[in-house]
Amino acid sequence: MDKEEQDKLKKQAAVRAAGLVKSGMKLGVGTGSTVAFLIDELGRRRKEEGLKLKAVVTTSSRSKKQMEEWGFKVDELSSVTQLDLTIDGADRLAANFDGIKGGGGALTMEKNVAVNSQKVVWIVDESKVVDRLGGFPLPVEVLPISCEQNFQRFKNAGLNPQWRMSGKERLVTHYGNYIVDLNVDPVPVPEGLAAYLDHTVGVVEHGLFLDMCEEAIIAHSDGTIEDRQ
Ligand code: ABF
Repeated sequence: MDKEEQDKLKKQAAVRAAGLVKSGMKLGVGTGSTVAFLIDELGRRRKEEGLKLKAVVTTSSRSKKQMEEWGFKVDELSSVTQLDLTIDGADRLAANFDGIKGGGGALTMEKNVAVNSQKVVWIVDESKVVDRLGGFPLPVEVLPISCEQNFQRFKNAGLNPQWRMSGKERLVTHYGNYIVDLNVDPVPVPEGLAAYLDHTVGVVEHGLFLDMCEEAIIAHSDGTIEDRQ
Protein backbone atom coordinates (compact mmCIF):
# COMPACT_ATOMS: atom_id res chain seq x y z
CA MET A 1 0.00 0.00 0.00
CA ASP A 2 1.50 3.40 -0.91
CA LYS A 3 1.54 6.35 1.48
CA GLU A 4 -1.29 8.16 -0.25
CA GLU A 5 -3.58 5.12 0.00
CA GLN A 6 -2.55 4.54 3.63
CA ASP A 7 -3.24 8.17 4.53
CA LYS A 8 -6.67 7.86 2.95
CA LEU A 9 -7.44 4.87 5.19
CA LYS A 10 -6.03 6.58 8.27
CA LYS A 11 -8.30 9.54 7.64
CA GLN A 12 -11.35 7.32 7.15
CA ALA A 13 -10.74 5.54 10.47
CA ALA A 14 -10.11 8.86 12.22
CA VAL A 15 -13.23 10.56 10.89
CA ARG A 16 -15.37 7.55 11.87
CA ALA A 17 -13.90 7.61 15.40
CA ALA A 18 -14.54 11.33 15.73
CA GLY A 19 -18.24 10.41 15.58
CA LEU A 20 -17.84 8.79 19.03
CA VAL A 21 -16.94 12.16 20.53
CA LYS A 22 -19.83 14.09 22.08
CA SER A 23 -20.00 17.54 23.62
CA GLY A 24 -19.41 17.50 27.38
CA MET A 25 -16.93 14.62 27.24
CA LYS A 26 -13.54 14.48 28.89
CA LEU A 27 -11.43 13.30 25.98
CA GLY A 28 -7.98 11.78 25.65
CA VAL A 29 -6.31 12.45 22.32
CA GLY A 30 -3.38 10.30 21.23
CA THR A 31 -0.43 10.88 18.94
CA GLY A 32 0.58 10.09 15.39
CA SER A 33 -0.42 10.70 11.81
CA THR A 34 -3.79 8.93 12.17
CA VAL A 35 -4.63 11.01 15.23
CA ALA A 36 -3.64 14.16 13.33
CA PHE A 37 -6.64 13.46 11.04
CA LEU A 38 -8.83 12.94 14.12
CA ILE A 39 -7.79 16.31 15.53
CA ASP A 40 -8.58 18.08 12.28
CA GLU A 41 -12.05 16.51 12.27
CA LEU A 42 -12.64 17.49 15.92
CA GLY A 43 -11.50 21.00 15.04
CA ARG A 44 -13.87 21.14 12.12
CA ARG A 45 -16.73 20.03 14.37
CA ARG A 46 -15.79 22.63 16.95
CA LYS A 47 -15.90 25.34 14.32
CA GLU A 48 -18.94 24.20 12.37
CA GLU A 49 -21.03 22.32 14.95
CA GLY A 50 -19.97 23.95 18.22
CA LEU A 51 -18.41 20.77 19.68
CA LYS A 52 -17.53 21.62 23.27
CA LEU A 53 -15.38 19.30 25.38
CA LYS A 54 -15.33 19.36 29.17
CA ALA A 55 -11.65 18.46 29.28
CA VAL A 56 -8.98 17.47 26.81
CA VAL A 57 -5.74 15.63 27.56
CA THR A 58 -3.21 14.87 24.84
CA THR A 59 -0.41 12.31 24.80
CA SER A 60 2.23 14.54 23.21
CA SER A 61 3.16 18.16 22.75
CA ARG A 62 2.57 17.71 18.99
CA SER A 63 -1.07 16.77 19.54
CA LYS A 64 -1.41 19.49 22.19
CA LYS A 65 -0.23 22.13 19.74
CA GLN A 66 -2.59 20.91 17.02
CA MET A 67 -5.58 20.85 19.42
CA GLU A 68 -4.74 24.36 20.61
CA GLU A 69 -4.48 25.61 17.04
CA TRP A 70 -8.10 24.52 16.64
CA GLY A 71 -9.03 26.48 19.76
CA PHE A 72 -9.35 23.62 22.29
CA LYS A 73 -8.02 24.16 25.78
CA VAL A 74 -5.71 21.30 26.78
CA ASP A 75 -5.51 20.08 30.39
CA GLU A 76 -2.92 18.14 32.37
CA LEU A 77 -3.85 14.51 33.00
CA SER A 78 -3.29 14.97 36.72
CA SER A 79 -6.00 17.65 36.85
CA VAL A 80 -8.68 15.38 35.35
CA THR A 81 -9.98 12.54 37.52
CA GLN A 82 -10.94 10.18 34.72
CA LEU A 83 -11.31 10.60 31.00
CA ASP A 84 -14.51 9.34 29.36
CA LEU A 85 -12.85 8.27 26.14
CA THR A 86 -9.38 8.16 24.61
CA ILE A 87 -8.80 7.76 20.90
CA ASP A 88 -5.28 6.85 19.83
CA GLY A 89 -3.38 5.24 16.99
CA ALA A 90 -1.37 2.02 17.27
CA ASP A 91 1.56 0.39 15.53
CA ARG A 92 0.15 -3.13 15.72
CA LEU A 93 -3.22 -4.49 16.74
CA ALA A 94 -3.57 -8.21 17.46
CA ALA A 95 -6.74 -10.29 17.18
CA ASN A 96 -7.21 -10.20 20.99
CA PHE A 97 -6.94 -6.36 21.05
CA ASP A 98 -3.41 -6.32 22.45
CA GLY A 99 -1.18 -3.81 20.76
CA ILE A 100 2.29 -2.41 20.22
CA LYS A 101 2.50 1.34 20.57
CA GLY A 102 5.22 3.91 20.91
CA GLY A 103 6.64 4.09 17.40
CA GLY A 104 6.28 7.84 17.79
CA GLY A 105 8.14 7.81 21.12
CA ALA A 106 5.18 8.96 23.26
CA LEU A 107 4.42 5.58 24.86
CA THR A 108 4.69 6.70 28.49
CA MET A 109 2.11 9.42 28.16
CA GLU A 110 -0.03 7.21 25.94
CA LYS A 111 -0.17 4.43 28.51
CA ASN A 112 -0.88 6.81 31.40
CA VAL A 113 -3.72 8.40 29.49
CA ALA A 114 -5.08 5.00 28.41
CA VAL A 115 -5.26 3.53 31.91
CA ASN A 116 -7.05 6.63 33.16
CA SER A 117 -9.78 6.43 30.54
CA GLN A 118 -13.10 4.72 30.87
CA LYS A 119 -12.88 3.61 27.27
CA VAL A 120 -9.99 3.32 24.81
CA VAL A 121 -10.52 3.22 21.06
CA TRP A 122 -7.69 2.71 18.55
CA ILE A 123 -7.80 3.91 14.99
CA VAL A 124 -5.74 2.04 12.42
CA ASP A 125 -5.49 1.17 8.77
CA GLU A 126 -5.52 -2.53 7.90
CA SER A 127 -1.72 -2.75 7.56
CA LYS A 128 -1.43 -2.59 11.37
CA VAL A 129 -3.68 -5.59 12.01
CA VAL A 130 -1.98 -8.91 12.83
CA ASP A 131 -3.02 -12.24 14.31
CA ARG A 132 -0.20 -12.27 16.87
CA LEU A 133 1.77 -9.27 18.09
CA GLY A 134 4.87 -8.69 16.01
CA GLY A 135 6.12 -7.10 12.84
CA PHE A 136 7.15 -3.92 14.62
CA PRO A 137 10.02 -3.14 17.04
CA LEU A 138 8.87 -2.97 20.65
CA PRO A 139 9.81 0.39 22.22
CA VAL A 140 11.04 0.52 25.80
CA GLU A 141 11.66 3.85 27.52
CA VAL A 142 14.64 3.67 29.89
CA LEU A 143 16.13 6.05 32.43
CA PRO A 144 19.54 7.43 31.35
CA ILE A 145 21.07 6.51 34.74
CA SER A 146 21.10 2.75 34.07
CA CYS A 147 20.46 2.67 30.34
CA GLU A 148 23.73 0.93 29.43
CA GLN A 149 23.16 -1.86 31.93
CA ASN A 150 19.60 -2.33 30.75
CA PHE A 151 20.68 -2.37 27.12
CA GLN A 152 23.16 -5.14 27.96
CA ARG A 153 20.52 -7.01 29.97
CA PHE A 154 18.16 -6.96 26.96
CA LYS A 155 20.98 -8.15 24.74
CA ASN A 156 21.78 -11.05 27.08
CA ALA A 157 18.11 -11.97 27.14
CA GLY A 158 18.10 -12.27 23.33
CA LEU A 159 15.81 -9.30 22.83
CA ASN A 160 17.98 -7.69 20.10
CA PRO A 161 17.96 -4.14 21.45
CA GLN A 162 18.68 -1.07 19.35
CA TRP A 163 18.91 2.54 20.47
CA ARG A 164 16.25 4.81 18.97
CA MET A 165 18.21 7.55 17.24
CA SER A 166 17.42 11.09 16.18
CA GLY A 167 20.07 11.80 13.58
CA LYS A 168 23.41 10.91 15.16
CA GLU A 169 22.18 11.29 18.75
CA ARG A 170 20.01 9.05 20.87
CA LEU A 171 16.43 10.21 20.81
CA VAL A 172 15.46 11.94 24.06
CA THR A 173 11.82 11.51 25.11
CA HIS A 174 9.49 14.14 26.55
CA TYR A 175 10.61 12.98 30.01
CA GLY A 176 14.34 13.14 29.26
CA ASN A 177 14.79 9.38 28.81
CA TYR A 178 15.99 7.13 25.96
CA ILE A 179 14.16 4.56 23.92
CA VAL A 180 15.47 1.09 23.22
CA ASP A 181 13.66 -0.80 20.47
CA LEU A 182 13.52 -4.56 21.02
CA ASN A 183 13.50 -6.61 17.85
CA VAL A 184 11.34 -9.55 18.84
CA ASP A 185 9.15 -10.80 16.07
CA PRO A 186 6.71 -12.21 16.86
CA VAL A 187 6.53 -11.27 20.54
CA PRO A 188 6.61 -14.82 21.96
CA VAL A 189 4.61 -14.42 25.19
CA PRO A 190 3.41 -10.81 25.46
CA GLU A 191 2.21 -11.15 29.08
CA GLY A 192 5.56 -12.67 30.11
CA LEU A 193 7.62 -10.02 28.35
CA ALA A 194 5.42 -7.25 29.77
CA ALA A 195 5.86 -8.64 33.29
CA TYR A 196 9.65 -8.85 32.80
CA LEU A 197 9.81 -5.25 31.58
CA ASP A 198 7.45 -4.03 34.32
CA HIS A 199 9.86 -5.49 36.87
CA THR A 200 13.09 -4.25 35.33
CA VAL A 201 14.41 -1.33 37.37
CA GLY A 202 15.19 1.59 35.09
CA VAL A 203 12.44 0.78 32.62
CA VAL A 204 10.03 3.69 32.68
CA GLU A 205 7.45 2.18 30.35
CA HIS A 206 7.16 -0.18 27.39
CA GLY A 207 5.05 -0.36 24.28
CA LEU A 208 3.13 -3.54 25.07
CA PHE A 209 -0.43 -2.33 25.61
CA LEU A 210 -2.22 -5.44 26.85
CA ASP A 211 -5.87 -5.44 27.78
CA MET A 212 -6.26 -1.70 27.31
CA CYS A 213 -8.14 -1.23 24.05
CA GLU A 214 -11.82 -2.17 23.86
CA GLU A 215 -12.74 -1.00 20.41
CA ALA A 216 -10.77 -0.65 17.20
CA ILE A 217 -11.82 1.19 14.10
CA ILE A 218 -10.04 -0.37 11.14
CA ALA A 219 -10.09 1.10 7.66
CA HIS A 220 -9.69 -1.52 4.92
CA SER A 221 -8.44 -1.00 1.40
CA ASP A 222 -11.67 -2.46 -0.05
CA GLY A 223 -13.39 0.69 1.25
CA THR A 224 -15.02 -0.83 4.34
CA ILE A 225 -14.55 0.53 7.84
CA GLU A 226 -14.69 -2.15 10.50
CA ASP A 227 -15.74 -1.30 14.04
CA ARG A 228 -14.28 -4.16 16.04
CA GLN A 229 -15.47 -4.49 19.66
C1 ABF B 1 0.85 6.56 18.39
O1 ABF B 1 0.86 6.77 17.06
C2 ABF B 1 1.71 5.48 18.67
O2 ABF B 1 1.73 4.77 19.77
C3 ABF B 1 2.01 4.84 17.45
O3 ABF B 1 3.37 4.77 17.50
C4 ABF B 1 1.55 5.76 16.45
C5 ABF B 1 0.84 5.32 15.25
O4 ABF B 1 1.21 6.24 14.33
P1 ABF B 1 0.55 6.55 12.97
O5 ABF B 1 -0.86 6.87 13.23
O6 ABF B 1 1.35 7.70 12.50
O7 ABF B 1 0.75 5.33 12.13
O8 ABF B 1 -0.33 6.61 18.98
